Amino acid sequence: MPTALITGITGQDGAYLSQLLLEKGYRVVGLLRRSASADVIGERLRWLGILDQVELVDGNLTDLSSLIRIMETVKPDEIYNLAAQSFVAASWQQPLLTGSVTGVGAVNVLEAVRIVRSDARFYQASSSEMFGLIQEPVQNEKTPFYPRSPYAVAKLYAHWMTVNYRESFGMHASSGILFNHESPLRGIEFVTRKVTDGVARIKLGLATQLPLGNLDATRDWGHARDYVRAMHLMLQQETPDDYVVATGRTTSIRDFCRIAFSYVGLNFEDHVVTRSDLLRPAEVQVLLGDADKARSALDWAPSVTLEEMIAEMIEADLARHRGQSRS
Ligand code: NDP
Ligand code: GDR
Repeated sequence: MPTALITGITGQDGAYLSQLLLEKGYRVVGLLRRSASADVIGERLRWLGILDQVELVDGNLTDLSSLIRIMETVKPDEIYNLAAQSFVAASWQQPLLTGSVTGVGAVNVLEAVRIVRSDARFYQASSSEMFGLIQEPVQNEKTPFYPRSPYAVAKLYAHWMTVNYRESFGMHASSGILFNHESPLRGIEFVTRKVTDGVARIKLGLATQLPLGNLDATRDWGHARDYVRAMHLMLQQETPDDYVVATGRTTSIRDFCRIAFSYVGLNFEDHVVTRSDLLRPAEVQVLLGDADKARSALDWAPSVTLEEMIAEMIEADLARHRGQSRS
């Protein structure tokens, strides 16, 4: 039975990846950072009904010694580095923390792997945010990067260090340049979940307005369940490499709102208000990915449409607000 170590197991992708790897017969071990709010830890894993099937070990991405100890005791065959300060907007408020977790933290994991488990396979959660101020209308693995936030700069450092460890030490280190992916387990601060949660609350009479920032930005949104399949496929390849994972369709926040509100028979213009304090100091205006390489080399393709995903997210938020939450 292969062993996978997942950093960021309590996040959206960590939960879905755990589910996928358990289905495939892996022993799944997750890095857990200590928190005083222990009662809410593992909520997403509980929602998927797999909390008792994964092993959780204490550690932190900023603490190299904890990572080395975990590599020694867990002896993972595959390491998925998903942990990060992942909220772009917060990265201007906490640039140093973002740098040390999202950037240097990834190198701590690479170092622990290099020192203790150099034959293990490593996955780095890179991001389409690295394209930032886009240099080409459609972005693929060859598109130059232009990061636009402390988060994206930190991710770019981690990305190039992954490439460097592969080239310097021959490690099986791959980087997935994933475009936005969402689900009912998406954090409430991200725009898609903020909208679907808002739609549910407005539909149930719990709110009347939904404040948002820039409605004109467009994103290439896929479903997290589809995207964790791509992560696993990357580590099954003989040769490590970097892959863009995207749907090839981009949609504005405004149109996302239109689709989401109309799903419950509402008009978004009656409820969405824009607030200048929700605008970012520098914006990534458009992202649109070309995942041809992942399609041909990994035989990967997305299976969920944007409309299907929005429906799933709204149904989950309606159920949560009606008190039918699974967690
Ligand atoms: P989440 O924000 O949902 O999860 C982040 C995870 O990182 C959580 O488990 C969090 O733990 C953990 N974490 C944060 N800081 C530390 C730390 N210092 N030590 C250990 N663990 C820590 O992110 P997603 O699941 O959405 O994304 C997974 C990864 O993929 C991230 O690296 C993200 O930047 C990247 N990414 C995401 C995309 C997306 O659209 N979702 C697209 C491209 C890349 P806790 O629960 O304790 O907070
Ligand atoms: P993003 O996701 O920054 O792309 O990063 P987010 O959902 O936060 O923003 C997407 C776009 O929506 C606009 N927006 C708002 N965003 C939020 N959060 N809240 C609002 O009220 C709001 N109004 C408009 C934003 O300005 C932006 O243009 C996500 C994260 O998961 C990263 O970790 C990951 O790397 C990238 O996706 C790919």
